[in-house]
Amino acid sequence: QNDHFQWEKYLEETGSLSAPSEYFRQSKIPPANDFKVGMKLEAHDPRNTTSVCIATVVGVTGARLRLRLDGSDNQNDFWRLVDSPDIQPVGTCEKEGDLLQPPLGYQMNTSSWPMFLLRTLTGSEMAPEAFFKKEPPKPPLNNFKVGMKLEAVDRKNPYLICPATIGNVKGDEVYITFDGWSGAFNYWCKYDCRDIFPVGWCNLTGDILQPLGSNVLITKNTTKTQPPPSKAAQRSMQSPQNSAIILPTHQTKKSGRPKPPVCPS
Ligand code: MLY
Repeated sequence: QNDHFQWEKYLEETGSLSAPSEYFRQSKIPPANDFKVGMKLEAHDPRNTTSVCIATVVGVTGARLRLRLDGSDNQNDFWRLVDSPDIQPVGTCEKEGDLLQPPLGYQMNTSSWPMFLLRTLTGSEMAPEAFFKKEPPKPPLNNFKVGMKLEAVDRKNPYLICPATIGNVKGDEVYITFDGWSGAFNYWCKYDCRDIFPVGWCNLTGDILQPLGSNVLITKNTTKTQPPPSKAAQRSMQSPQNSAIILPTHQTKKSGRPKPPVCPS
């Protein structure tokens, strides 16, 4: 189904383990995604998380939605899982006695907001309540270990889910590193963060798992006659800094410098 990247062979070649699915705050069976492009919902503004706005589904990818806040531009799209607590049916805010807010960067005069809201909702298709799934519970403990493989959102390019490795563990946090890429994309997050998924997630949801970056490790299986590497060599292959021999076939552009999010289309 997923012809972009095959875990099985890679796990074998690198002699690595995938992090067990119970370690993640994700449903063991990914939630169904019934949303359609054009549907409206309420979403917390990612740039101002206390405010709830109207958003439109502008894309559907695996168990995620690509969302755009009504009244904002097309340069600030964000992605949420269908079981994210950041999204809810239209009407939820009002039921709770709150007011829908204009998004940060609302392009018109604030005085036009009530009329804009009325217009944007009139005749629109609202996502049915049943499409919103309950957020799975937090696993009780951080069980991740350095070297475990997973799938993770590239936060600089949040539409991408990529093969990744736990590079470090500290208390409730894990350090996410991207296989075949320089450290420029690495990040720390809580072990129960919704941006990390077990190996096989994309294959189950139909999201596209990105290929490895091109700083590919030379592995034990390059020739048949080579003896298996020592335990220490295996550990170093899984090391966060990719300290094993690497083949830099190309350099990542502007590595180290923060980039604004890129629009894929
Ligand atoms: N072409 C972009 C995207 C890099 C994506 C890296 N991820 C997959 C870790 C760049 O080179 O900056």
